[in-house]
Amino acid sequence: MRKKIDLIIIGKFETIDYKSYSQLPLDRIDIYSDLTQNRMIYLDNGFHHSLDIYNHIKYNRYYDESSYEERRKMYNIWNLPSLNPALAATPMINNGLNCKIINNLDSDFDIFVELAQSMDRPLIAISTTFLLTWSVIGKVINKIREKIDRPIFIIGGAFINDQVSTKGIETLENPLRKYGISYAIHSYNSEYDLFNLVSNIDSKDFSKVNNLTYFDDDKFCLTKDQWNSPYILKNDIPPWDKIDLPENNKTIQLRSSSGCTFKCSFCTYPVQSKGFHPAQMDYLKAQLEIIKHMDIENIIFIDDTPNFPVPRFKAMLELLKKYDFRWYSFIRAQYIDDGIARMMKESGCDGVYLGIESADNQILKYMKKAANTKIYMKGVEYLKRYDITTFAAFIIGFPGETSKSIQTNIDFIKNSGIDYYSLKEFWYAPNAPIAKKAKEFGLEGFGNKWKHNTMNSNEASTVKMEIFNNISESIYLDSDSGLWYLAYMRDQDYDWKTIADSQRIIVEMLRYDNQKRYLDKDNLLSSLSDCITNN
Ligand code: B12
Ligand code: SF4
Repeated sequence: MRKKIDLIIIGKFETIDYKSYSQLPLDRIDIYSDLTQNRMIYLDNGFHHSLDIYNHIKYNRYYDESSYEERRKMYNIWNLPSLNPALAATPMINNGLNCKIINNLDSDFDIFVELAQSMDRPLIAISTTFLLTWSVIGKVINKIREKIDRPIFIIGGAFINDQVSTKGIETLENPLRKYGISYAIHSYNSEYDLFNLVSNIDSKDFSKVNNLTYFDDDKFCLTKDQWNSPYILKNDIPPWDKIDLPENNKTIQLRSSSGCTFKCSFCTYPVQSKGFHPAQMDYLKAQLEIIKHMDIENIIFIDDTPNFPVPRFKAMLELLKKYDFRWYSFIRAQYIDDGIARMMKESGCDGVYLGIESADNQILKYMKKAANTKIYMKGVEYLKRYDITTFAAFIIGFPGETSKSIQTNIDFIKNSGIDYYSLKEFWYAPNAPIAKKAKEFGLEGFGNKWKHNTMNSNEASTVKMEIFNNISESIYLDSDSGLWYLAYMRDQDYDWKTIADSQRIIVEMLRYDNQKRYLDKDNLLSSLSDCITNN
């Protein structure tokens, strides 16, 4: 007999509604182009994610037009399994609960429905790690209600934590009521809070469950607010061989530390994570020991600064050398030298994400990046020497940005040898350290709408487009997927040359759309087809 399911956790799903954009009239593109530009490609009367153009070529149909079974085999960045549901489910699975993970609801909806319909009272957790609005949560809840009777929803993860830390716990009550969500857990590192909730859900005795909000007879109730340090001991490792992973995948995401020792002035992460929490190497080793017996070839580390402190990083590389994985991660270029780059290559490093942010020394000082142009150049040179693919992310419009600092970035992108780059307008988070210097920089606004003494958000968008249109020495990648896109293509057996050649064609398609040549892409489509079918 099949063991009863205690909980289903949904890791992620697409939040961009390509269909709605496709229904908007093209002759009024100027009104909404900031939402589609450089993010989607227009083809066959609609906007698509660039990976869906690959689907169109390889399968002769788009992802949305395909069955769930077919979608699981098609290209979609969310088919790559992420770490959030695996970590959230770890204590439950390690303590014998039957917790099912739905990696990408858009591909696995049929599996989800079958599992949920087998439950007497479907208990469904939604991870908000990749979500940024309540409305997308509402949409997914409605979609689930159409198929599942009397579901009970639990919500948690990065978005909920962020909402509570910036707006206070009261901010949860209205949306929870509106969408009929019974429980919200609002703590960082909340896997044991979730385990305690699920273990006590029948008795409804929540005296031992921290960081929970719930309704008791329609009354909005809270339990004790308690900081959790990250669970990174050997006993806390995700039981990878018992975790549901998607088919058509050879990659696992891992972390060997949580938090960050740096305090870059635009970043809220160190504030939220309360410092840097490195795990012992045993924590990593135990996971490598499990996954070496699985059908896994690639690892993506989500650590923010895995190569600092340097001695710890060297120990990690020595450990990785004993296995045969290809790996990818964020890297701080200023701590790379020849010896480290060599060790990285020998241990399987295939690609890195460099948070360069700016190549201008003055802006780097304002950002508190503890780096400078020269040292960045050197770091990239060492990585290239050992044939490690580099992706570098830049922020446009940080306080103090001028046309001169922009030119420094352009020169760096053109001359440093980085393989791929992305551009993102400065995002003004009121809880980031730079907010304390708002007066000094004349910084006003919020999020993607801001101005300061030397630039405003509209100007930053214009500058971004100018850079995008003028660089051919390095290849542009969407900042929302970056290194993960490259690692995903490698997972899908693409060689680096094909990834580069095909992405150059994708960039050209984006440029055509920017020039309003929406219906003019036949040649590009056929070049892309030649490129990827010959891989
Ligand atoms: C990998 C990654 C990606 C990859 C994902 C690829 C893939 N297939 O996995 C890519 C590059 C595609 C990506 C894209 C985006 N990402 Co991203 N990404 C990350 C990253 C580096 C790791 C995510 C992860 O797996 N974390 C693992 C664990 C640690 O996540 P966690 O949420 O903290 O989970 C813990 C708890 O919250 C809890 N938990 C998790 N789920 C649940 C559910 C319940 C019910 C409960 C109770 C608990 C619980 O358990 C975990 C263990 O404690 C994080 C940064 C980070 N270090 O987390 C950013 C991060 C998640 N991304 C973020 C953002 C904003 C995005 C984008 C929107 C891009 C953008 N504009 O910046 C897009 C999404 C676009 C879209 N939706 O279409 C933000 C999210 C902020 C938020 N939600 O408030 C983060 C936190 C980075 C940041 N600080 O800005 N991303
Ligand atoms: S940007 Fe990266 S290195 Fe800087 S504080 Fe944030 S997480 Fe740390």
